[in-house]
Amino acid sequence: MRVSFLAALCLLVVPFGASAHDYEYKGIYLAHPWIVEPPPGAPAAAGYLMISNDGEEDDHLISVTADFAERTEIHTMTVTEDGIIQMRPHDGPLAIPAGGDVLLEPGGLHIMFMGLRESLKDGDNHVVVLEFETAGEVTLEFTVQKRDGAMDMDMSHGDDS
Ligand SMILES: [Cu+2]
Repeated sequence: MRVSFLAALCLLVVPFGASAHDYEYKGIYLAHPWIVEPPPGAPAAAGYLMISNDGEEDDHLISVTADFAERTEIHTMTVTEDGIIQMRPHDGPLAIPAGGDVLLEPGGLHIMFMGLRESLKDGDNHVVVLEFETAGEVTLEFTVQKRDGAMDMDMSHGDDS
């Protein structure tokens, strides 16, 4: 079953960021989905959000799809002792523990949108579908934003190394 709840459950727009927005669906909260504006012509872009599970059972993020990308993967990012950044697909479904939060943020877990079919510009909103094992499909909009400050999604991360 495909459930779209775009407008209906877009709960709030907070004053400190015009694009900050949250969704709630079947006990799953999805906070501030956003995509770092990629450089022109970039083949890929990274997306972030916070996923919270208010339910009593673990759920799992199974897949992410978006019309603007040929494919998407959930990536982990680690920095080796040599300072080399490694991104690799997350192994299996991403667990969202009952009562817990999973933060996808620059320098860590992220959604990798690959094979971009359109240019993603600061301020644009793009529809992305997240599929959860229990909660099912959730359709939401990711807002493209310029990256602030020193947090670099892929290339120069090293804040805590
Ligand atoms: Cu990646």
